[in-house]
Amino acid sequence: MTKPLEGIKIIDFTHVQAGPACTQLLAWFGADVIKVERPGSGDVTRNQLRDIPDADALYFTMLNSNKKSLTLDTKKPEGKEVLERLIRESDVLVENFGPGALDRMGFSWERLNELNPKMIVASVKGFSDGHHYDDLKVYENVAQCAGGAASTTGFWDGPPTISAAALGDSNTGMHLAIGILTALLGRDKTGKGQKVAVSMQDSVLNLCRVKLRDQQRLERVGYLEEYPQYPHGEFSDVVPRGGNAGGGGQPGWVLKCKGWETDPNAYIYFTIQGHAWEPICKALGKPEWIDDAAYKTAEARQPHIFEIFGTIEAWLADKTKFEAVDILRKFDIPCAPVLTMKELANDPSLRASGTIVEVPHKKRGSYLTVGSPIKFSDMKPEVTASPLLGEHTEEVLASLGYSRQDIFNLREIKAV
Ligand code: CAO
Repeated sequence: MTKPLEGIKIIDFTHVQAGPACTQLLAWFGADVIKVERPGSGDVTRNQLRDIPDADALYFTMLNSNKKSLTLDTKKPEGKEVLERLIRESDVLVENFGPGALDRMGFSWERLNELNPKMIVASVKGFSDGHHYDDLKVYENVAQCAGGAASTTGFWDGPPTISAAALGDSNTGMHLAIGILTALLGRDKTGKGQKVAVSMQDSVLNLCRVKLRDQQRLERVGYLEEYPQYPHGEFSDVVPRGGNAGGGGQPGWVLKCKGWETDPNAYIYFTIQGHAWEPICKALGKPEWIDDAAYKTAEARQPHIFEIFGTIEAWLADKTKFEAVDILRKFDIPCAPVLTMKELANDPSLRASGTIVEVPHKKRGSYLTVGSPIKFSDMKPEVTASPLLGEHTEEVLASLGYSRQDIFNLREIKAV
């Protein structure tokens, strides 16, 4: 099956998570992704949190599938020469080094554009160019704090909280992938490459836009009616942390199910969607609430929403999270069990859809990873193993026109 990005050559000068998540996505869709790594060590995640001695860590394998690995010391003249050849025939270069690292290496945007005016140069940085923090190095949790996620996540009586979801890293990588694809389409029209830059702060903020909505509402009216602080608590002049409240117009909460005393994940998320009030009352065996003025509208319910959640929890007390959802789904109530990683890893639906895949690996045996969350009618992205360090060095050098003797002579820069 021909994949849409076949024929697109990408220099993957990325490391850790934000950049690799972007290039992995493009590799799944057919791009020829060549990961350029420092000889001897490679991407730092190869060694981070190893679970098998001498085998690449899952942190690396789960973010670098479907790629080739070329080891090259790009600070040495011979390495730069190889990289220049690669640049001349590539469509995209993706990087997420610390601020200024690529310039210091001698590959500024101007130089790259001179070497290959058709190439797209895509970068992830912690903050956007010109920002007063644009010299900072940034990791996931730093970005969550800088982008507004931390100040608005957690409970009102606790500290700012980091989400387990990679809002700073993989999310930024997904934004960058959209930017690259857009620039590729633009190049079809203009014949020119361009620079595509995404900051982690901006990408987090983009996902927190409803909180910026709330800041403006708060400034106008002084309260936020869907937050647990309303109507009994107090609001300051900044958006508070709302615990597990729903972020839209639908109140919801994480509710205890049978077994919560011993199982920390025996919970469901329950949403009281306005038009589902009648079915909810029927499901709970509370038909008298349907027309009761104290319950009938969302506005009437809000002052005693936790009493309503308490009633729902009493109803849930003899039902597992799965039994509860099986009942509630018949009433068209938006809800889900709180699923653990173990449950997700073994979920037959996720295996069948290719969202969780098992990938054979030369050194590890096999590992589980998350496959493409994007599904296509004409293509099923196949996930192949991440490369060993330098696995494709000779192949890539040969494809660049280096002879066997040249490749032998270059062993210094590709030594693994
Ligand atoms: N050959 C020779 N040198 C190489 C090389 C190669 N193949 N690949 C990388 N290097 C060098 C770079 O030139 C740079 O050297 P200098 O600092 O001397 O110029 C160095 O290795 C990499 O520097 P770095 O700043 O990128 O690495 P770090 O470990 O100090 O910082 C990180 C890591 C992630 C904080 C930083 O890269 C960063 O802020 N990136 C941008 C934001 C980002 O993507 N963060 C998400 C990371 S995922 O949580």
